[in-house]
Amino acid sequence: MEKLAKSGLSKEEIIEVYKHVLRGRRLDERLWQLTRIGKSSFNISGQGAELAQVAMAMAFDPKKDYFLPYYRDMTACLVWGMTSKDIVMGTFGKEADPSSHGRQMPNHYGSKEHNIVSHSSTVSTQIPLATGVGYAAQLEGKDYVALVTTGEGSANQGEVQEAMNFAGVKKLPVIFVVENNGYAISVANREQYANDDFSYRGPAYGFPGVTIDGNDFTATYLAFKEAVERARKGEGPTLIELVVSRLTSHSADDDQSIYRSKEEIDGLKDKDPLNVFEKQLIAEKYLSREEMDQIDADLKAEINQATDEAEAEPDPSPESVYEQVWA
Ligand SMILES: Cc1ncc(C[n+]2csc(CCOP(=O)(O)OP(=O)(O)O)c2C)c(N)n1
Ligand SMILES: [Mg+2]
Repeated sequence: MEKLAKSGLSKEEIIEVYKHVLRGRRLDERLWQLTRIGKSSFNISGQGAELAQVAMAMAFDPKKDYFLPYYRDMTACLVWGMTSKDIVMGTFGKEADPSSHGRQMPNHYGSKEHNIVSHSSTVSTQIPLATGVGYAAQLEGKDYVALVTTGEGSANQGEVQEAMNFAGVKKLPVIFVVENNGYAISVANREQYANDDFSYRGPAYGFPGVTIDGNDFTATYLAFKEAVERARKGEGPTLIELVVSRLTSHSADDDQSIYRSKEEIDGLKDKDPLNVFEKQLIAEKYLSREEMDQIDADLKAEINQATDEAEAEPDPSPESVYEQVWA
């Protein structure tokens, strides 16, 4: 684990990192609660990947770069500029939901204002779109970069290989990210692909591929900084495999105890990025336990307010059913 000071970020910025991580966790817990009390139809969460997502998103310039997320990327979308209220409006399917005006399922994040491109439920279809965004940047002679994420199971889809190959040939400014949480629903990654590291595929398409511990903030942040710099200079794509864990069942409709052993599930506490990062913050003297508790209390108040405000927003009108959809 590399020291936080090596990231080059100030103490204030590291404390912001913690706030982003904790906001991602507490907001996701709220979304689970909403499913359990019958106010939301679904949730699929990034618990276990929050620190990696913050480190990733902080390496970009959301004012000009494009983000093509997948369903677990709520925390990264918050760093990119979406608010807690935006997220909860998506869960409630409200008219003012920036992701889709209530047309998509929960967790299908998008924001035109923030260059976050809405995605399909068909996994990995965002990857060729990201290659297209990178191609547009090159054709326009602009220096924006496309960040695209997916899971290690979905990354075996055929179009992902086509998109990476084309981006490699054209040296496009695209950062391909595989959030490797070890499972595609119930299928463990040893049954998904035969190599040890997914990142081997980068060199196969002519660009660097790296595998990083997503719980190591500094290593993750610096890897993305380097990849973004390469992309902006016209040196082409990078594939980054983030080793993260999935602390929850696949989704609110799944029960992981059927296919993961009790020992494995109990052992997830040690891999929880929130625990890992809090220990590091205390050891490296950024925050005390009491200061963290205060941040937590403030975030819970923020999320309660965001939930109330989102719930009070109007639903889409039945007459508008054909608007905001593309056919
Ligand atoms: C093309 C397609 N096939 C199957 C599904 C159903 N499905 C949704 S998520 C998922 C597993 C994806 O696993 P992974 O890529 O590892 O991502 P994770 O959910 O673990 O983050 C599957 C099979 C789908 N949505 N789209
Ligand atoms: Mg997975």
